[in-house]
Amino acid sequence: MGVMRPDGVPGLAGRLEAFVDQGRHGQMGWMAERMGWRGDPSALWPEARSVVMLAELYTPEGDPLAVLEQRDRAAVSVYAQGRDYHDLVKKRLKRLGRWLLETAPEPGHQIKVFVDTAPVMEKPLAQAAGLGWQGKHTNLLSRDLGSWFFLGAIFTTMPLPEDGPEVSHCQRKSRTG
Ligand code: B12
Repeated sequence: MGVMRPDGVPGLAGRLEAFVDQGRHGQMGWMAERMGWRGDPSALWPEARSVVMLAELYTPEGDPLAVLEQRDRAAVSVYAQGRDYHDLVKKRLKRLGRWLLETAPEPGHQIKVFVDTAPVMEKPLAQAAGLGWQGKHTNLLSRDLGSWFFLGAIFTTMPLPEDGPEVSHCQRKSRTG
């Protein structure tokens, strides 16, 4: 996990706007809606002071490409082989959030947990929280975790110390690095 400030991704709204203006969202019409919130997490819940980003690994134990040799078998994407990640990650987020509230030095704080359930751009937020950088496949990539992990967010009114952003380690300079 890592912590960032809700306004901790400079230029996020502009990058999203350029992406949508160029029609790169294709048939995902919903991406063009609620752009104000998607591009600015601090507008989504103005009382939030910190965002805790969580990475939940789904790295397979075996070789996921082995099934491709079996031409008579269908292959299911690794991310879909386990339990629905929305449920799994949300449960973990809630548990971590409860612990945060219980251990907070002062009472009265609040949390909201999101995993694909709100107009939140989880990848750039996780990069700002230091969990990894957006690789050329556009997903978050980490030297420690690889790239096979899900992301989730806990927005909270608690002012938590920030972890600082991760930089791109891809060879050629990327748009986000
Ligand atoms: C929409 C969506 C999809 C769409 C579109 C994918 C996409 N690239 O956005 C589809 C259905 C295709 C998809 C597929 C997958 N998804 Co998805 N998806 C999302 C969702 C809901 C929103 C992502 C989003 O905002 N995209 C909008 C655009 C603007 O974001 P972007 O790609 O980062 O665009 C920027 C870059 O393209 C950048 N850019 C342009 N050129 C270049 C070049 C380089 C080198 C770089 C670095 C950047 C860059 O500029 C754009 C503007 O900033 C998120 C959850 C969330 N709420 O964030 C999950 C999420 C991104 N998905 C996830 C996963 C696991 C997958 C799959 C691996 C699942 C699978 N096996 O099929 C694939 C991966 C496909 C891929 N390589 O992107 C995870 C990724 C976890 C991680 N480690 O990063 C997320 C975070 C869900 C989660 N909660 O865990 N997904």
